[in-house]
Amino acid sequence: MCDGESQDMSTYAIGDVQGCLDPLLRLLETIKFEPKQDTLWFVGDLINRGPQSLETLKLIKNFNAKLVLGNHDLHLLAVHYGMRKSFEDDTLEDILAAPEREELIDWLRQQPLAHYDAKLDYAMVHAGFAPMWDLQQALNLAEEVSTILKGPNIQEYLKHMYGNEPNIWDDNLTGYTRLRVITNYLTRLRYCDAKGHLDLKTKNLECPPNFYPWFLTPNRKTENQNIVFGHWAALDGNADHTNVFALDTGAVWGRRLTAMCLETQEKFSVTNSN
Ligand SMILES: [Mn+2]
Repeated sequence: MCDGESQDMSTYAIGDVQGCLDPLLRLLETIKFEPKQDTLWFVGDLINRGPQSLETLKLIKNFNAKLVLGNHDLHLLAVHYGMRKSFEDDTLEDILAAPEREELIDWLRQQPLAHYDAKLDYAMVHAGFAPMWDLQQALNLAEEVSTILKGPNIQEYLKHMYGNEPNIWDDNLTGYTRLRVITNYLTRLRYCDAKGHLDLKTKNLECPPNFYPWFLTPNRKTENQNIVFGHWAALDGNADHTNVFALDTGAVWGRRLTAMCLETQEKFSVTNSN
């Protein structure tokens, strides 16, 4: 509960967990999470690089949480379907060796790339929204990608998913190219220019000339929308925008795991000393 006296249900959006099970369990204690009345949202990158990907994924699945897929979650799908090799610093072996592997993958690929709750008026995405998309368009485009991830052509899409081109959205794009650009905005975006061109290389806070952190892009069509997102650990929870909330506080890098109560905008963090 956000408010110790209230019996109302609370909704907590939680930053990138990346297999850091211990801080997640301590964070749930800190917020006095009540599974029967509180709801958890996860901004994606549930797994990888941290020590306990399998147990983290199983726990989140059992919570019936709302979540959006991040680039690491998509990477797991690509590795599972044989469309990508594991990287040296991946920590996905426990999932890939688990008896529940198929069940977890089938559940994961049913999860959306964007989520909106009309009652709370909050949207959630792993990385961000393209500046030329309004919320409804963003949700529709996320659904286009979900449809293929849920369906029989998932493997074919995962084969075509990776790449930085084209580097800007265009309504006329079709096929896997279209889905790749949508996926790149929703799961990899940090900086874009005023027209919406992507810079998918810069991760730090040194903004490339004529680019903006996506949430500060001029005339962004979602500028009046409450948004929670993850992915950008260098922001350390500071988006510097009144209704956009950065929740990746670098738990997997030995910093903090953060939750925000959507009803009160109160933030809670635990340190990760792994
Ligand atoms: Mn990410």
